[in-house]
Amino acid sequence: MSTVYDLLLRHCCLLRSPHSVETVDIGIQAGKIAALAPQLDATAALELDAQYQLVSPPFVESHIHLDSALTVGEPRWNQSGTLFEGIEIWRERKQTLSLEDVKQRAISTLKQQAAQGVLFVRSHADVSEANLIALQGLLAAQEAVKEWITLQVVAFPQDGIYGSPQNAELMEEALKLGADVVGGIPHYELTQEDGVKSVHRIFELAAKYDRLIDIHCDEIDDDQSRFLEVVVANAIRSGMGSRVTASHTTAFGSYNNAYAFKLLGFLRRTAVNFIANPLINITLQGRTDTYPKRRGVTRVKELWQQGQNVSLGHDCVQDPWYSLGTGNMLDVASMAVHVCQMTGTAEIDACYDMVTWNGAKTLHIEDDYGVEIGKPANLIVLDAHDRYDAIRRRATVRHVISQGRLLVSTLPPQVEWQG
Ligand code: 17E
Ligand code: FE2
Repeated sequence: MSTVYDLLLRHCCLLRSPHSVETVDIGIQAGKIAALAPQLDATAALELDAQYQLVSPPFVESHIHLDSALTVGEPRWNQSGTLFEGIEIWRERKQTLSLEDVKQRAISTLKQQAAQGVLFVRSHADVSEANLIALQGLLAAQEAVKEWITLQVVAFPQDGIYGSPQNAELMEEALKLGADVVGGIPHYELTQEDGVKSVHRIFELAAKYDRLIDIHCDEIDDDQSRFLEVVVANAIRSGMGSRVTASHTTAFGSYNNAYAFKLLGFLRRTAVNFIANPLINITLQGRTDTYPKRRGVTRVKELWQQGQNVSLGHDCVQDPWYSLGTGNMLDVASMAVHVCQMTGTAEIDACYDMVTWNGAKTLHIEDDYGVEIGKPANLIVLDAHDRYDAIRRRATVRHVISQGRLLVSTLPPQVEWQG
């Protein structure tokens, strides 16, 4: 008697871990992976042929701002291209937010992401905004999409925890309302002292409310912006290590080597996660340089080489900081390959891992992540042979299976020679 599954995926070239690829059939039952073996003796309500193409756990978007997504041009376009003009434009736009506005833009962005294989997302929500509408809009979106995509929300004080008198209180209120992660922006606090104080406060809040930490840290070309060392010191002393993430850290690309090597040494003592956002920082940074112009991206290769957990984020989709983007994580991985000079074969594969497993580690969802028997059936089928092929061609994601259900399919473009 052959087994009957809800969904059966034949002829998969399965990326079972960053280190193993196996040719298997996958049986899915009641939302879980029920069987993984070559040539399963089984039938199913729905059977798909993966044609020996790459089957992978879904992409993980570890850093995006869904509250501002799809607002490009409102009320105006960013002419200087800087982070700071972006913050000013957003400050104007956020005066007119409504819960429905935030929720709907977030859901449409999440749909674009899911159609391209993203099923786990961490989004920042600006909580330096009087009524916490951005946060409440994202929490409403989180609830609305939970059957098909997992959304984590970071309480992110865009204008600084100490930038205006009410912000510190709004930050704590956001955690009471249910934000999953404590955020921060020390390099944009009014003074260096405020920046340091903000990092200490973030760790206190994370301990008090039992939350993860993800700080926008040193997102500036200033080689004197050194809040990462404060984050690392707090991570070492508190033992919070892997619960802590430093996002952007673009100044790390500008530090002199004497300082950078010392810092890399301190980092070996803690499992702090890093998130680079190469699409956005290659355009936002270097704006005050003439030539040579800095790349403005953190030291991805060196962090990866010494075993630090590094993931990649898209950061923006059509917002005051970046007018482009569709939420495609292969665009992000491809940009990282270029900007971070990750062009060796193992390095290209590593960039794929940075938008999958490494992101899962940062989000602390590893236990349920990966295509393994007993785990929730979340996976994607790519129109690609392997990780390198997927990044090089920015391959179409043919099928997205979420919680055991076929969520969305896309046909790759067909080339037709006419003569
Ligand atoms: N806010 C910020 O401080 N940095 C960014 N890269 C974006 C928003 C997108
Ligand atoms: Fe960001």
